[in-house]
Amino acid sequence: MKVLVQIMKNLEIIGQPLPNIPWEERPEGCKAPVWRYSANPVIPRNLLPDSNSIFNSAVVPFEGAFAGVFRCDDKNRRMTLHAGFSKDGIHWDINPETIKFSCDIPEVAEWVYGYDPRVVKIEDKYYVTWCNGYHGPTIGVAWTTDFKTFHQTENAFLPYNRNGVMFPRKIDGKFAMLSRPSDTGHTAFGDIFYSESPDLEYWGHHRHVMAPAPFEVSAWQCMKIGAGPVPIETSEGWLLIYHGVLRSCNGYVYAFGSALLDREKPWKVIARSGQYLITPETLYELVGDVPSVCFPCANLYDPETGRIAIYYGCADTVTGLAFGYIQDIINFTKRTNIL
Ligand code: BMA
Repeated sequence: MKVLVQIMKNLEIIGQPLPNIPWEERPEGCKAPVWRYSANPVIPRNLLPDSNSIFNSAVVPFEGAFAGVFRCDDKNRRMTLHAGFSKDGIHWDINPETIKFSCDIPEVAEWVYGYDPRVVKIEDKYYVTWCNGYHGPTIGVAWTTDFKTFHQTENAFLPYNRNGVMFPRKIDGKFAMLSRPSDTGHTAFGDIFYSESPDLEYWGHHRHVMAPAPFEVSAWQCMKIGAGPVPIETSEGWLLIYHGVLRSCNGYVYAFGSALLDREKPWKVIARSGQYLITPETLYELVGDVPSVCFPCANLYDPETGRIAIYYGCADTVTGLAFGYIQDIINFTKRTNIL
């Protein structure tokens, strides 16, 4: 059940209280709406005996603690998904065995690869979406109640698609998802779209949400964009953290910013940050298997205080954590709005 919390005179945040959210206060002198955890990265690349890298991963509150689905590329450099658990959201116990999805649809059950998972709780189930190999990348969907058994359903879309992110409640009585149609490779374009499904099998009602921004307006998001963590419902709209990509003379640079989407028609964008929240700056973001990547896939938040903890992949190698206050991020989104 969702609860609604009045946090400031003019802002309500919808969600369950999370007093045990991982947290560190804003460093002295920091004026930015989001700051990095001083002990980053929280998940090292070699946490598992066979892992080459652990990044772009999704966590949720679970039974008074935390659980998640982690992108672990192994030392064959295969992209695999693993379940993990944590008492504090910072120290993670990730299963060395990959998730074996249970699936009674033979065409869907055949595992090719999986990466960049998101996890969302809707009613009594946790839904996992990820970039699933099926004649190219598309959006795989599964659900679990215990993070031990995962039930895989039909892929949501035709290939090629990435960054499938579901909303935490049904909209107009249907499941709702953001996604980013793409190609087979390192897609050099990409807009965010919205789709709905009555049954998690048939998706339609496709709507355009956002395109990359013009280079002269907001260069960090001028080549492609994709939804990041599960959107957070507030009285100001859905707060969406999303990644944007700049094509520099040295390759792609992945940063992230924020947008507000209409609560009942989430394809309508209310505001969109012209500035980034986080761009690669630290050594662990600038150096790794893919340099200069900050790729957010999850957030935890406490509606009573407005605290948010954002999990993001760093340089396709390790996982970092950043903190902020939802009210500050909303103000930032409006203050730097490019619409
Ligand atoms: C994207 C995805 C992400 C990755 C990013 C940077 O296309 O593959 O998993 O973090 O590229 O390499």
